[in-house]
Amino acid sequence: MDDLRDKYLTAIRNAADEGTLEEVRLAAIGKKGEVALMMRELGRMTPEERKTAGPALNALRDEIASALAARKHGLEDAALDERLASEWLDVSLPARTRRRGTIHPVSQVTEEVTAIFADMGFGVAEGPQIETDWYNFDALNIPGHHPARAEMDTFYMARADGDDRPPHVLRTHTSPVQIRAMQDRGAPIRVICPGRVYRADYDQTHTPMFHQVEGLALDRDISMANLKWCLEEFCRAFFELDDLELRFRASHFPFTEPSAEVDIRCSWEGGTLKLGQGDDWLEILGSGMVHPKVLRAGGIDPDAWQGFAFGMGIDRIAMLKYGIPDLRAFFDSDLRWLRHYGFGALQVPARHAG
Ligand code: 2NM
Repeated sequence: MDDLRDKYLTAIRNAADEGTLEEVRLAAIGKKGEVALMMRELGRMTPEERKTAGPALNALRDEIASALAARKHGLEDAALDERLASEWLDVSLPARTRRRGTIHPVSQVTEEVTAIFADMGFGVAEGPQIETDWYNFDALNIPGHHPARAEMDTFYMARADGDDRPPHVLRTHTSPVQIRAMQDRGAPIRVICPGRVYRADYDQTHTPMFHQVEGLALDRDISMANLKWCLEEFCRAFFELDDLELRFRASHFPFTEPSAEVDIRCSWEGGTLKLGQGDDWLEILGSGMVHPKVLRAGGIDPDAWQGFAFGMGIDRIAMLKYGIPDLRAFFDSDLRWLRHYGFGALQVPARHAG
């Protein structure tokens, strides 16, 4: 019995893993193990022999069982220590600064434009991107038969079968927001409306969703002269140029009368665009005096109030200011493009109006 004890206690001490330990357990105190076999021999012993051999075998089985349990705990602790040593994580490490996100040029330019017009007393208004055709067209003096409706490449929303009401549209410009602003706030008013607009057009220079900012200033005696000063002031501040010449070219929009398109003097020397001087002109804005019918649609008396309005493409002026070549890349969500053309959270343009 002493030999048996030594043999199994040594085997238990030497077992390197839980699998080996289980083999030892079966061989020693399993149903067909050596201790069980010896217990079977108790039946052939004399009662005297049995009195000492029985308790001795029970004690041996208990001793082996507790040695097995102790070794099992030891192996489990060692396995846990090994995992703790190899699977550590330093939660005090700093954030991965290299992978921080950037501000999209459209967001950056929207902020710049907003700040410049804020300095001139303009507030900001926003409105729905899904509009009724009344706000998007009729209120802006674009009636149902008007060619401008067809030219706008409008996205129409589907109506349920049997619903005869005119369909909603994705707004083709932010002008409907200005109608809503007139209705909500009345005159006098100075407001700009930046936001997403939609037209079914896709090529090198057009995407079906793009960004516009439109402005509106109404008062008792606002004229084209105020419009000209305001837009020159804006362009100087936005493009960060003191020498900047604008050209107001007679044009036509249904919502303004008179209307003018606005060009900036520029040059294309060596294939690169330079604003401010040169023999070329670059169109950047549409503008005019708000049409009396549009004022009336906004609930404003055209005999008491008048004013100017203008509109420009945010994506387009972002490309011009920051030398971004491809409009379509604006909306690809390409991380390398965003890192290259994006802005840091604290990057503020060198100069604003003032
Ligand atoms: C432009 C050009 C000219 C314009 C007009 C209005 C409104 F609603 F007040 F009548 N908002 N924006 C306007 C005028 C927009 O974009 C090229």
